[in-house]
Amino acid sequence: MLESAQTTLGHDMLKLIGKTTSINVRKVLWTLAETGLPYERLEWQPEHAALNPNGLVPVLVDGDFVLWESNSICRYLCGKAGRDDLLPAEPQARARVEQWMDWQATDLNASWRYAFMALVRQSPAFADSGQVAASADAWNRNVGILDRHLADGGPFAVGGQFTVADIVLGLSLNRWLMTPIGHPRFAAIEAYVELLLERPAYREFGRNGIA
Ligand SMILES: N[C@@H](CCC(=O)N[C@@H](CS)C(=O)NCC(=O)O)C(=O)O
Repeated sequence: MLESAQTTLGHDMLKLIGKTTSINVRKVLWTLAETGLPYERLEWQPEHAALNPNGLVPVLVDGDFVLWESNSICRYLCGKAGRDDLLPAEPQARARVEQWMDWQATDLNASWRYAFMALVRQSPAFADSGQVAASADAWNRNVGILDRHLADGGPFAVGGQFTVADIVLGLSLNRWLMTPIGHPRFAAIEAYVELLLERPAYREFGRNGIA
């Protein structure tokens, strides 16, 4: 099944499967823009189901190599493009980038889900106001952790250089800012978003009006 889906996709250029409104696809689009790697984006089709057992996007197809999980795809693209500035080869610098990416995918993502599904998606399955408030509090606490980190060790997530960690955090902060919860005043977060907005790809794929 995998083989026939890949044959349909062809082998010449990187293929990114997923819609541009998906936060996890937009991480990859931003990373592709930073690396300059040529690619083609495809909308998900039933024939792609064999490519990801989770049935989710994004999925990257690079010839015979198929990869899912947005943060893994972003790291792969940095490596493929030889962009040590975005994903350092030196073990400690690399670990620090991966630390913030893992934090984004685990603690931060887990905290916003209920509030986002209730307040932005307006899903009836997320209608418990107590859980909305708890989710918003946990989300704000996590953004506060990042705010204190940036105040002490910024201006980027890993010090003075823009890395792929800033891509995944930038998308997450866009979602935080666009979700109607009470937002505490976090000066370092505000400065960070302004800094990211200097990058055309954040304006196009990150802070582009889509939560
Ligand atoms: N952990 C996965 C999550 C992927 C995910 O949740 N993708 C969503 C879009 S952001 C999805 O495919 N939803 C189903 C759909 O859009 O049809 C990743 O980071 O790639």
